[in-house]
Amino acid sequence: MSSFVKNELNSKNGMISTYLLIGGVVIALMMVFGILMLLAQGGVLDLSPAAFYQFLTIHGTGMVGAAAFAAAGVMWYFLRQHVTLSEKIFKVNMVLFLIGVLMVIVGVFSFEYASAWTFLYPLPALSANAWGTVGALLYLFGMLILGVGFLLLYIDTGRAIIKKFGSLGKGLGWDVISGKKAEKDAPSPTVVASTMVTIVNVTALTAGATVLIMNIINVINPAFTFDPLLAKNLTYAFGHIFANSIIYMGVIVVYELLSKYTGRPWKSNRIFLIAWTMSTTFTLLIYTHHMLMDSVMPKWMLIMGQALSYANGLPVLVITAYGALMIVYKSGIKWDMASGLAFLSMFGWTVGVVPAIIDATIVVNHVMHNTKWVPGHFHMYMGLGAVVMLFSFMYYLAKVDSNLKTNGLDKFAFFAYTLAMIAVSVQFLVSGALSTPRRWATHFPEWMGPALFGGIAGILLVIATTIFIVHFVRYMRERGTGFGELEQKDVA
Ligand code: HEM
Ligand SMILES: [Cu+2]
Repeated sequence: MSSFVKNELNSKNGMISTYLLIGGVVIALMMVFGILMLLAQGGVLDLSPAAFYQFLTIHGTGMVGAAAFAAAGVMWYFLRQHVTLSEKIFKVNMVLFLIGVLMVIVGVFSFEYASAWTFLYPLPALSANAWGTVGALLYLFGMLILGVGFLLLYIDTGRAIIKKFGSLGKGLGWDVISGKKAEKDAPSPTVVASTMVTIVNVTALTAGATVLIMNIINVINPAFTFDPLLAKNLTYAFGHIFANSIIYMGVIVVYELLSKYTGRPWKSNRIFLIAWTMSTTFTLLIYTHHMLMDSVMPKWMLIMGQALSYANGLPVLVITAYGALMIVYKSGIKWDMASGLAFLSMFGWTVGVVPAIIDATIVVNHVMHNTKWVPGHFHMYMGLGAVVMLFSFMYYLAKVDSNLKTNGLDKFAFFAYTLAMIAVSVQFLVSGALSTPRRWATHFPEWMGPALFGGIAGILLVIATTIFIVHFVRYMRERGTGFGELEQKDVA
């Protein structure tokens, strides 16, 4: 790589690494609240129910927000190698994120706001005095500000993709699917994934802003009410899609890294493009699986929600997991922290989707939905999939942008993280199988065992995560001393 390109890359890596550092640190802190919740449910920590629900709120909001924030940094890093993105907007999003997070934290901890991160109407206004107007407003405005930051970021990525490729459809490679353009000229996987995320998240964030504003008005003036079913639809259109988008941003790491490490390009072919278009559509539609208990919903929407939930991530997951295996197979790939974590994330994503597919079945859903089976599924695919993609990127950036070396401690952290995250997820699934309800501050003695086990495993997880972050902080202090790309000796 020419020194010009390299210097240009380095100057922007400062902001990108700040995104990753903020995301990583918040994730580690939120893990601590997760552990405290499990220890309370496990009967060894005396936590008032009010405090439990505050922890639940900050943990859910913080995890989704921080992982999405860091994942946006990853997407931005790779996407800007294809299109021209606005650095100013990247910075504005960071500032708005920090302001929003601060407001959310103050709302939750100083004003006892505890609606869970789903802030389902009319809960923000009607809390039976568990919290007041100020707490609700801080939380809702904080979320709105943070959401506006993300919205600006995706409007910018959309603008840049349209400018370079002509339309978002072309960013998804529709002209290749239709045969107007040759497969060899298809947009790269990074562009395809970024286009998908741009489409679904602009939709999600618009729905989210709408319902946040309606909630805000309702909190200020309770005489203003609106249809709770509409509110629930908008809320889950936001929450489901936005939380889902994290893995579609993170997976860019898998495409980029595995092809760099194996020296085999990961090209978009027609099947790849069709899979991404299918997952784009499904992701937009299937939030309706959160409405399966709402018998007043139009039946066709619930049937669609069920049918498509089976299929939701599957096209992309299958094409990516298969692609990952093929690209690695007999490639002589050299495993290090970054490539190892990228591969682990595919494992976590694949395994984590299985319980979700089981839960997406209406008959099972009626029994399982409000049990800890659900957090079991998403802790697996988020904790062992999406978040691992972020750590993979952190090790990759440290490797190419500094001459920092990894050591035995990092390797220990890799195995500790894997084991502990599996333990935390399986603990939830076991609780679900025991019919333990989710979101209950207090557990019967029969339910306590798995929670206690998870709480202890969680401590190992925080230690491992801290080791990842320490490595990244050491990189940030030596930033710019690397080659800018993998060196020849690292490529198979
Ligand atoms: C040490 C690791 C972790 C522990 C111990 C932990 C623990 C918990 C606990 C106890 C709950 C509440 C379960 C219940 O409903 O009773 C929960 C909910 C949740 N966790 Fe985690 N968690 C961890 C990591 C993560 C990660 C990595 C993510 C995502 C990136 C995440 C996202 C969430 C979300 C979205 C909820 C749902 C909140 C709600 O129901 O409103 N957690 N977690
Ligand atoms: Cu969902």
